[in-house]
Amino acid sequence: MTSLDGIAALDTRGRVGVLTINSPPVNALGHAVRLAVLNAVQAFEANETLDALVIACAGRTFFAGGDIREFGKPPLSPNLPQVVNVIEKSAKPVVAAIHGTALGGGLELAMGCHFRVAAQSAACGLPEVKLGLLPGAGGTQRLPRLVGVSKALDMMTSGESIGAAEAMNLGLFDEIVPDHVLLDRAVALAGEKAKTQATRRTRDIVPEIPPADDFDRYLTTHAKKFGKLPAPRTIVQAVREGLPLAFEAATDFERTLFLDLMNSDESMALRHVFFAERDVLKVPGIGSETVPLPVSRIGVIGAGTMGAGIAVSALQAGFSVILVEQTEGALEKGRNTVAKILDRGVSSGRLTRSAADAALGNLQPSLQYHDLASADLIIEAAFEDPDVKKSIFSAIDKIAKPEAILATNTSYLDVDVFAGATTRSEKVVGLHFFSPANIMKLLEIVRGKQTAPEVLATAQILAKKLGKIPVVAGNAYGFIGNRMLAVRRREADQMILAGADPYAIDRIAEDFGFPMGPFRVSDLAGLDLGWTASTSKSATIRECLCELDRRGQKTKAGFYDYDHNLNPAPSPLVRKLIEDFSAREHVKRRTWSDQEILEGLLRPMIEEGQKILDEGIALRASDIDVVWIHGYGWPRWRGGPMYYGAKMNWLPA
Ligand code: T1G
Repeated sequence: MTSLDGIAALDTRGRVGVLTINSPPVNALGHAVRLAVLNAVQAFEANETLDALVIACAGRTFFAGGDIREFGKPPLSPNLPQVVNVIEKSAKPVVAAIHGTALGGGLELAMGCHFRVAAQSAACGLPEVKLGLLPGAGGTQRLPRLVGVSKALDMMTSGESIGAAEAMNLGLFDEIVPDHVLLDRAVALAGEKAKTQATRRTRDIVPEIPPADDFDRYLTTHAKKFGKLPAPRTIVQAVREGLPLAFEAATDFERTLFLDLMNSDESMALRHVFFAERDVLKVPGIGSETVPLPVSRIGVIGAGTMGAGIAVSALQAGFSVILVEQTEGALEKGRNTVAKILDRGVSSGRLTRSAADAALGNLQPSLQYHDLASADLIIEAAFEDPDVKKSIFSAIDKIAKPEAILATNTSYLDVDVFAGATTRSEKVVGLHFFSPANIMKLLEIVRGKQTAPEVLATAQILAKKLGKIPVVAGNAYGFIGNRMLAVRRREADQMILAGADPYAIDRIAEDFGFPMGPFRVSDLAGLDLGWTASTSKSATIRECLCELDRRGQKTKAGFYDYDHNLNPAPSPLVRKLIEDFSAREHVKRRTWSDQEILEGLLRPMIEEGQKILDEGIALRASDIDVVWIHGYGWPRWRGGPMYYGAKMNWLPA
């Protein structure tokens, strides 16, 4: 094995060269890797003892794309298109040996090779669109040549990966083999091709170009899905306008579009989020030396909406779940909720019937805390009442095995109070799930004063197994997300008293990119959370609405009127109620511009985020971004509240 530069090693098997790139963690095609590949390929070209080349990667995966950390910085030569073109123009056959995930520039490099052999477990895709980009190393011109325009457009505008078998059926891969024989087979194929000096340049394939109105139809059909993001439409443009051109002109055109997108606000924000979602796992005091605790049996106390959702999330991830309720009726209702959610998964195609049945088979309904004695982790998901929760912790502390972790699913409450009710404070942690718990990806892990590092590490691993994104939060009221949500709601309520129209506020929030504005969210959640008729005194707009039995979607009336399909409509009665309330409270009303409303909605919550950061409740600003993107629908392509606040100069420098 001849190591060329610590990254590339060029081995020979007979008259076949084997280039192995080793650049952990994912062989990203940063400058050093691109240079190493180029030098090695040029060395292969000049080596008359070699008739063919295999390009492979060491470690967990074939090239996983360009190095996202380099984006936006001054480009360093050679760029990736140049490297791919040198490979493709080789006079001798070049075979890609693909394992792991050949993504983005990695797949583009593979498409510049003449043949592609993949491990059966491999996957591939062009996820650039998820970064607000397009495949900028020939992908928009080579993929349509290999798999056809329609499939290529779907792959590039969705950014979704496909498995090796599908790639094989599409003609993207030439062979798929058992993982352990990948290199051998790639070398053998290279040797076979060398005999006939067969190179097969993707660029030479004459693409089938659909009629113009097919592209128009594609854009119309996908308009909603593409939303406001420029990248998907630019991908369609690259294919539509590039394919008829000579290949070099087409890839030059592609590069221009790629660089434009690279400098777009959307892409810069999406690249920020990419790393933010990975940085959340970096928690001081938790390192490779922290040994997480084993979890296979999970107890869930409370089979209401949250408890059932948590149970489904755990069951779908393969855990066995003991679901405990106080009464037979509540338990049966909770079990039925679990079964219904799993059935919905099957009917939506997200779950197979057998997987749903297996999950349900791992559910053990119970009326006895004693059944929790075997649980490795017990999640209390009872009513949001501190006394109720405290008594549960005191009771289960006596039953749970010594090493069991006790977690509370609370939205706001003090985790240390519950820890204090046990003899194991170091094993008590908050696990704040977001409803619906089996769908929402965010999990706030609330660190109590005594919570041990291995408990936090266990919670992080649990989150990943549940397919969630864990963000560690300090133990303060509302933790990270809900504390900021309370501020946004307070501001929205004040704005409507001061003359802003609630329906305009929602429109502006939804135009910004939120799936729902604050008043539609309130109607969905229910205006009567924490409200009781006996104590209600018309002290707030919300109390007035509840007193009129306008408690939100559930009563087909809240801030909005709802038809039988729950379509919302502004309510003249609500507008009048707000005006009368303002008059009663002597609040001066005025007109509000859209910009004033947007700033009024976002700036106070972002300033609250800064306080959360200053108080150490959040470890980093980007953690707050992740919380709001995955817990509250902040549009990814705007980077998150703290990213946005920094861009708007609303935060201290
Ligand atoms: N660039 C830089 N760093 C990357 C990276 C990349 N492309 N991919 C991963 N990392 C880092 C990541 O930040 C983390 O670092 C570590 O690797 C492990 O990642 C012209 C230019 C490959 C499926 O979009 O989808 O090609 O936190 O935790 O869960 O068209 O990483 O440890 O310090 O995600 O096993 C296109 C992005 C780029 C693929 C592995 N490629 N990566 O998942 O590990 S644009 C992508 C992934 C492009 C060309 C353009 C995943 C993964 P740290 P991880 P994982």
